[in-house]
Amino acid sequence: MTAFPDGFLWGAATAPHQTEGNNLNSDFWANEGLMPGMDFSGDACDSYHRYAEDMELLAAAGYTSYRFGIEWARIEPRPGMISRAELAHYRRMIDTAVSLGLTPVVTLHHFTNPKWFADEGGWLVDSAVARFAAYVDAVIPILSGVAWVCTMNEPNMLSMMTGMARLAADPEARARWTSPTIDGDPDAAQARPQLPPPDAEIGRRLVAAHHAVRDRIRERTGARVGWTVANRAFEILPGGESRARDLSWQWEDLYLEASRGDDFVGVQSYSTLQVGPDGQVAHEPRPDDTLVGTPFRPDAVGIAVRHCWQVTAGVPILITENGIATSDDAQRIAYTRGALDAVQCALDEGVDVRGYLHWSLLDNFEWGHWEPTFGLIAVDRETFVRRPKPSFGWLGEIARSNGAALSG
Ligand code: IFM
Repeated sequence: MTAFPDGFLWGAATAPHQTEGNNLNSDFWANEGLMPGMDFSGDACDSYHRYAEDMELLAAAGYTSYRFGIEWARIEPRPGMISRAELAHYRRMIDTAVSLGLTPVVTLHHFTNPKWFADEGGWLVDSAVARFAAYVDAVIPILSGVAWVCTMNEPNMLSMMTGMARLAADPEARARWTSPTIDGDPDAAQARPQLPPPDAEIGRRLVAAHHAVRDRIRERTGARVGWTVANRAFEILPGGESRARDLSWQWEDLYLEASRGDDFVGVQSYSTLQVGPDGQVAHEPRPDDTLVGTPFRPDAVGIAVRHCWQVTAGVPILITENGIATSDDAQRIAYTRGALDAVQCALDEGVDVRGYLHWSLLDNFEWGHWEPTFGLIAVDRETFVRRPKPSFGWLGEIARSNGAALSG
């Protein structure tokens, strides 16, 4: 087995809306509670105030990197009104990470938009690209010294969610809403319409937004710039080749092809999806399924990494999310061990993987739900006290040994 390369990043990831709390000016905040069964983010994990504690935990446990995001709705609460105080807040986050020896990986957009932007038509209108570019221009000055910048998180999921927002105008569709990130909620599965695939028209606008900001971030900060893609890790059953090609393009290759010319692509992988001659094959429930109803497949990240490597024609890969929704931390460790084995195999084959960031550092707000817990650290919802799980220390030791402890 190849050792993990020197400088390989070992970290964990979060997103602003899911952890900070009180993201008052965002579109997601405005919609919380509107649909049946949808919870509020409220104070979330209060990471807006407790980010230093989160980072100190990471650094002390042996991790070398932290992926977090900047919230557009805080930076630009009204069109064109830039909050200097919020820019300073995020610069303090970057400085705190660096002072603790953590390489910051900074995401500029993670699903949520300012409410005013959504009211203006959001990603459904052409002005979106210029609006996003203006926000990014405001943020660039605080990014100096940041080595890794993700322009957008999972544009493929964002284009699906934006498409779903069209449905929100329809009261009947709204009544059957479930979180788009929860694939297999068994109670919801029957009532729920089939999730629409990402909308390619919206996807092309997101590609334009990514390309509009990529070069200027690079030139003005020196950062490596890329975006992150949700990978479905398709498994092709006999006869499913042609359906798999179509689905793969619709779900991810449109976005991966747009990564050619980027400095890296963020791979985000959780489970697999089978495709047969008639399309996606429904997963038969199993006892070891995750809390979001997906199969337990630690090897998914290996499939995802190889697919991205091939479609991007060799763009370096940073695993910006990989993890499991489970309440059984031993299962989390088993999953992560299997995932890291798969990453090591890909490295062996020559795939250029630069780091592994686990999703998530904290049990956080899973887009309308609190129950599917992905965290290495539990958070008390009343007191915000952080309680590291055994998996947190386990992965920290692997980080400290640059992967050598995996074979121990
Ligand atoms: O919580 C999400 C994250 O915001 C984007 N990627 C998938 C995660 C788990 O569903």
